[in-house]
Amino acid sequence: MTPANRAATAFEQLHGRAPSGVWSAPGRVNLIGEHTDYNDGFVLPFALPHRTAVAAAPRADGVLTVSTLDQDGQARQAEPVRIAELAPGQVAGWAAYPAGVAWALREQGVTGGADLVIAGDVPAGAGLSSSHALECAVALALLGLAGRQPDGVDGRNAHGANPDGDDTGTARTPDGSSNGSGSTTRQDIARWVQRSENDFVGAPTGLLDQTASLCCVEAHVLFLDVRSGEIDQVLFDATKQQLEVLVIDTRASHSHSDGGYGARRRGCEQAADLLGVPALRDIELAGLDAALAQLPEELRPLVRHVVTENDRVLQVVQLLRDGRLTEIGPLLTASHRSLRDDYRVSSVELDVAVEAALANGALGARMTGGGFGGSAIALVSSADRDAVQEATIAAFEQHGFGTPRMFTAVPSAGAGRDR
Ligand code: GAF
Repeated sequence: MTPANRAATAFEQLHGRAPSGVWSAPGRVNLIGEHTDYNDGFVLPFALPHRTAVAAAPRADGVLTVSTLDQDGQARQAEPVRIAELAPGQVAGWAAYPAGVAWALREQGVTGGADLVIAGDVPAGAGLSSSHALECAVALALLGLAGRQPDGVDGRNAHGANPDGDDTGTARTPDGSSNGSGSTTRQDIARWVQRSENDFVGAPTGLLDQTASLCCVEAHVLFLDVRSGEIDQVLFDATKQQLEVLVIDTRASHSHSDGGYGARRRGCEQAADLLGVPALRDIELAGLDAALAQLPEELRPLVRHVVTENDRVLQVVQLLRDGRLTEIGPLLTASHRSLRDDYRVSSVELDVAVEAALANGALGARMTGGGFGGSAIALVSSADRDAVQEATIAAFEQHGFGTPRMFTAVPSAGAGRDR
């Protein structure tokens, strides 16, 4: 059963009525462009087929109830909350994510109570953005109950086609900012979800994950310029080249509410201040050495990572547009080394996964997402996939780590209404 069907069925069992609708949102893999989003830079994610679904119906009493199904189909219900009384710090644990979205949407005039039932298959704690899939699905559900469907492409209907029908590699979508007519765009929702995450949940994350979950389309990677909000959907047809993106979930879990992520972010902001620029995005590769010379020793590696990573994203986008997917591998690997050595957000498990993949024929490999655990990706030829998987399992065993979970990730549809 799909997450949407599971959520709908459980809703009927728990609430004795049918839901008014079901909405779902995917997790993501970031192909490249890590820790660049909060520096106003470039990212290149794609949506996973794994989704979180929310079955929802309105309540007249202003109360939000949230139930979630675990792997065995058992429902857990969070303490019901009154939406009008929600405040940061009031809800802890997993329930803070849906409550935070309700809190952020309250400022947008979405104040009605609701019953929500959640079911999903995005691996949790794997750095594949399960929390954003949950938040984006909740946002669409609460907005949907309020009669506010977002403008623009629904991930499931778009299939990445260029509006002109000429799918030569790039499809352009509008920047997604408010259009002045009071309608809601997917990028508006991404910003509201970011606010809930930053100010309610307390994780100082950027815009990568929400935008990926809401705006990705099948068969494409989403090239986002975070500063301008401009999005290009770039064709990513690995299968045609007998290639696969193998996700290696190390099962070493991670969290971005701990200090490491915030400390990197503050370091970048401090460096931008010292360099007199609004964000590290404004430092070009050609000016990197001059910029580094102006900075204290401890900030230099952070800046070097961000500036070189932005440049790698642009190079990968150009190669994909030119139909040279097979050549992006070294850029992925360079990204990993930069995250490991300069940004210092990798982990031993991620490094072992990357090196095992590379030693067994992967064209490139890197950690994906915020790091400190979570998942790596490896670009492998289909012929080498089994060997890479076996070698990775063997390397994990040798290091005494648990068995990693692996699957091939296919660029899939963004968030939308299921029924
Ligand atoms: C996490 C954050 F949520 C993103 O905003 C982004 O900064 C990413 O880490 C690193 O690229 O997923």
